[in-house]
This record gives sequence, structure tokens and C-alpha cells, in this order.
Amino acid sequence: MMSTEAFSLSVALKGTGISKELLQIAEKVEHQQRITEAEGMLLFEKGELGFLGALASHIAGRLHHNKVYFNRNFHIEPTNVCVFTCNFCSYSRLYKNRDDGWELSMEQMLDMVRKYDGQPVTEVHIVGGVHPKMNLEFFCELVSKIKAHRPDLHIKGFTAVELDYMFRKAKLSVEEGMMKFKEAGLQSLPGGGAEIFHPDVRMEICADKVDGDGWLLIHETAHKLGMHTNATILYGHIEKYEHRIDHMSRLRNLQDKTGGFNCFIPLKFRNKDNDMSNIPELSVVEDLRLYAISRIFMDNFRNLKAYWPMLGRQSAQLTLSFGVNDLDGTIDDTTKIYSMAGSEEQSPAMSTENLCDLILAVGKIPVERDTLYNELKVYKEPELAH
Ligand code: V47
Ligand code: SF4
Repeated sequence: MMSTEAFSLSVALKGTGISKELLQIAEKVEHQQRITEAEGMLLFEKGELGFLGALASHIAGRLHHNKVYFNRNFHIEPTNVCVFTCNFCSYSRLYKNRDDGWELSMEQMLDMVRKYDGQPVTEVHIVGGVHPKMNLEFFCELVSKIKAHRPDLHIKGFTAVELDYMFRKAKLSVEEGMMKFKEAGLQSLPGGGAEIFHPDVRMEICADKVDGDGWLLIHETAHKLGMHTNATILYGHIEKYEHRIDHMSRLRNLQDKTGGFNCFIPLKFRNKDNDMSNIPELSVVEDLRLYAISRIFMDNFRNLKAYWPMLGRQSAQLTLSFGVNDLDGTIDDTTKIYSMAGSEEQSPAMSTENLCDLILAVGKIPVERDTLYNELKVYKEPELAH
């Protein structure tokens, strides 16, 4: 049997009919060298699924061995009322006709937190629509009340879209606004609202909310204040390969500068009940290719996350062989954004046992983590792993 040291990925790929240019990329990956934007484009244009999977798995294996992370978290969605009009959104209700929208009171949200008293959750994820009456003061109070009630709970909350709106209304600079949230107890930002940064696409799908530079500035400022954040891409609609590469490249550059991103989360566009329903959804093959290319291109992001409530359990499980090392949380059934957009996961709850079985079935080791990827518990070794 060949030892791990003797195994060469690029040598193994020679003679398989793969082009010289793609083999050069394999060699770079093997030698831990960064690939260029042009090489990223080539992977999207010419990279065959098995080839991409081999490269992405090689990188994930080097970084994480056989481990796949998950965390125990729950979501609070304060409202689905939103002042913005993103065409891909199936979830929001416009502020002006908000009869079928919901708005939770401070007490209702604190009750949701209390419901988890004594349960081993480590994180609360707060994200929702942009409601003009739920301002910075209101949310800082919510954050500090959650912290006072349960200091050990990590609070990850508010997309750059929500924050940008709140800071403007409060007439605060990004730094002043972020400081206020940090002082209240906010610890991390989720990755939502990034969509596609390139203005040609952004103007078509979500013209009225914060632009790409504004999103990046909020995350950079959070990083400078010592907070960690996530990054997303909304893929599989009108964007072209070059827009995906541009998006990933901007994130890669910021990560070089700050090192503050925890993970990258590709979000597959779902087409039910929104203004982009005429656009067909991508095939699973295209999903897997994108995950693998993300792992190869974003060389300074340690963690690549598949958000299973949106992708579906089976596709999410497949991504584990295409560079993904994180499956988000064992969340309860309060997350509506994807079930409303057409994900097959109408009630996205999965017990720790179900999630572990899903990971073990592809020969990986489930590891519970906290928000900052500290390992909390390693579950039993998979039977398939040697
Ligand atoms: O920004 C909205 C996306 C995002 C649709 O940071 C859609 O840990 C697909 O960012 N089809 C919000 N996607 C959710 C989000 C997130 C989720 C899980 C974990 C984390 C994290 C962040 O949802 C939005 C938008 O990109 N979205 N509509 C749709 N029809
Ligand atoms: Fe509002 Fe977010 Fe929906 Fe856009 S994606 S309309 S910002 S809730």
C-alpha cells in the first residue's frame, strides 16, 4: 500500500486525459500555492467534477483530516418585514403591506432564549428582515439582555445589510455603530447579504440595499474590533463565472488583510415564490463543482460550510466529498427563509444523532464545535475511515 508521503496528487492525475493547464493547477494545489483568478475561471469552465473533487478533498484533508464540524445553535428571526426589495427573496413582506408579516417583541425573543435554558446550545443566530422600527437601540438592548440572561451563549447576529441600515438611521459611522453592538455583547456577524458583489449583477437582483464595498467595509471594521464574521455567496441565478470569481477574490483579499473570516458559505439560489422564479435552479453537479472550486480558490478560508436546510440533507452530505468541512448546526424549526424559497427542508430540524449519522455515513468524523471552531466533542470514529 502506498504511504501518504509517497502519494502525489498531480502524478496520480497524469495520464487521466486531463489538460496541461488543469494539471498545473493540481500541482499548485499540491504545493500549497494560491491559484490566480484566471485559473479559477478555468476551473469553472473546464474542471470536471471528479477532478475538482479530488483537489478539494486533498485540501480539506490537509486542513481538517477527516473531521466535519457542526454546532448546536438556534435562530431568532425578529421579523420578516423588510424595507428592501431583493428579487430573489421569498421571505420578506414589504413594510407598506405588512399584514401577513410577523414582528416579535423583545419579550417574545427573550422567551425564545429562555426556552433553551439548561440545554447544551452554544450559539444564537439572530437574522431577519430590515424593519424601520427595530433600530440600533432596540437590538443593542436585545443583545445585552440575552448576554445578561446567559453569558455563555455566543451571539452571532445581524447581516451587514441590517447593520448598514441601522447605522445610517442612527447617523453613526460604521465604526461607532459596530462599537455599540460590541459593547452590548455582540460577538460575531453572520455572512448574509453578500449575494454577488459585482455591481452589474447586484443592480439586477438587490439594487436598493448596501453595495459590495459597504458590505466589505462592515466586515473589515468588525474584524478590526476583534470580532469574527462569516461570508456567503448567493449563486446559481443570473451571475456568470466571472462574477463568482470577482466575489471570491474580494473576500480572499479582505481575508489576507484581516484574517477575520471564520468560514465561507455558498448559498444556492432557490426559485420558489420570488421575483426570479423564472430562473431554473442549478443541478447538483453544478452545486458540487462550486463548492469544490470555493475550497480550491479561497485558500485562506479554513472552513467551508454547507448550510443543509437550504441545500437539502442529501446534497449537503455529498458536499463533504467536495471540500466542505462544516454542516452548520442542529437547528430547530424556526428558520423560514429557505423553506419559503423552495428548499425541500420544510422543517429544518436535525438532531445531533441524525447529523452525526449523516457525517459518519461518508467516512468522516463528526466534531461538535463552538462558533470560533474550538472543538467541544469528537464523536465516534467512522467505520469506513482507515
Ligand atoms: O443574504 C435569500 C439568502 C441569506 C434566497 O453566517 C436565499 O452562519 C437562496 O446568510 N435562495 C441569509 N438563498 C442567510 C444567511 C446565512 C444562513 C446560514 C448561516 C449563515 C452564517 C448565514 O439568505 C441572504 C441571501 O443570500 N437568500 N433568499 C433564495 N431564494
Ligand atoms: Fe430584505 Fe434580506 Fe429579503 Fe433582501 S434578502 S428583501 S434584505 S429580508
